[in-house]
Amino acid sequence: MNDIYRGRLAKLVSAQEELLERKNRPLSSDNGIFARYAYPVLTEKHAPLFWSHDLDPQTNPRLLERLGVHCVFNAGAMYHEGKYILVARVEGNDRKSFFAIAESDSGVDGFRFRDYPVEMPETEDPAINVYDMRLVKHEDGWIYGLFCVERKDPNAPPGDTSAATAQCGIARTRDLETWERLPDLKTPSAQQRNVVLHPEFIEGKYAFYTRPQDSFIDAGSGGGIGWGLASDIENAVIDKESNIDARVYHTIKEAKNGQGPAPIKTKEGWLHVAHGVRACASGLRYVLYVFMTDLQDPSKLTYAPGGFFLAPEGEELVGDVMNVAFSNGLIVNEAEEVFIYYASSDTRLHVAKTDVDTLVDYAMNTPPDPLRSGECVKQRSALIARNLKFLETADSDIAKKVDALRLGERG
Ligand code: M1P
Repeated sequence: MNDIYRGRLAKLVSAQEELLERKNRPLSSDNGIFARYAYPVLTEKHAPLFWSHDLDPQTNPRLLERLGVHCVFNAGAMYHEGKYILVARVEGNDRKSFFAIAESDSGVDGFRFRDYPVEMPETEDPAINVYDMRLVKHEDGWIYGLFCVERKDPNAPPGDTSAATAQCGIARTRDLETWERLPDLKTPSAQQRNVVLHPEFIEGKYAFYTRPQDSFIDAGSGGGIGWGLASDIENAVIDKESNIDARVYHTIKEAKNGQGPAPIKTKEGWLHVAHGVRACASGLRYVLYVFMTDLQDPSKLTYAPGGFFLAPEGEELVGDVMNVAFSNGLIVNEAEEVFIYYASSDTRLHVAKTDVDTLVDYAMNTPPDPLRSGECVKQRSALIARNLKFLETADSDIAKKVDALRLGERG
């Protein structure tokens, strides 16, 4: 073992030790709805050194990186046997994504990857790339992982090396170790991404949130969060797809949207975290939003708070694909605390913490998007009028302080 090798190994080990041992801390919440945490829960630096380096000094005397891990993001999540489990999208320097499981006791720090990534069985038509697993404990007893399977478009004109197709891959497991691969979901739409299995049977069938799209990137005539039922999961076919939550002009989901993790069951209905996409001068902007659907009929929209719930900010804005907040995993623990795992800019994974009651309050009591500036002003003015009336009569010190902040005659 030479000095270069020894020095590099010592440096790599101590940097990773520091990272893995680092305690996370909640940041103060400006909006009262959720608290971000100071540090990402998973990054490419969390990948074990033995994933990326040949550690044998005989074959790698300079301890060069051989198989770089480029980023770790969009993770499915589940609370399983007392552990917070993430099935992360790990992307190598070669651009290929794969799934790897990381576990933590707290849900906010201490995530460590299992030794090996998931060896996902293939179908007869192997995918080129797989990503964005949604983990669901279904009432049939299985844990399902639904994910995007990307293949080169067989109909791409000669010379077009980027045209691709997206479909929904399905796998299931009982122990998060051994996976059984099922045939890809079939739907009436040309392509699918962001497909999520509903955790309960509906009308005795498996229910899916879908995201129909005409082509690989553009939703085209498709889009919106779709809904469909399939009688068999071992050969899942949706004959009829309906739309639960359409994309809408001049909103945060103008270009496309997609279901995030499987919804949370609450007394007031199913609570959904989704992503909305709009185009702007710097490209596509991805934000998270929330909506609720009916407890008996999860395809019926009941509450749709306007605007975004969480948008990328600070370092989250920068990465491989800028301006992206994306979530495909959340965990509700026994104390009804909610851990929303969201990735920023297709690069790293963060957590934001809230609780079920707060999310339901947010979903049910945040007014909907009025869709026009004029109506937005009326909506805000109505809130202001109510508040000013309240301040006139309120006699608390805090209310008086709010009142003192108003523009008024200053001495
Ligand atoms: O790059 C942003 C996201 O783009 C896709 O999401 P959607 O299909 O909604 O556009 C996915 O590739 C996702 O993984 C990625 O984070």
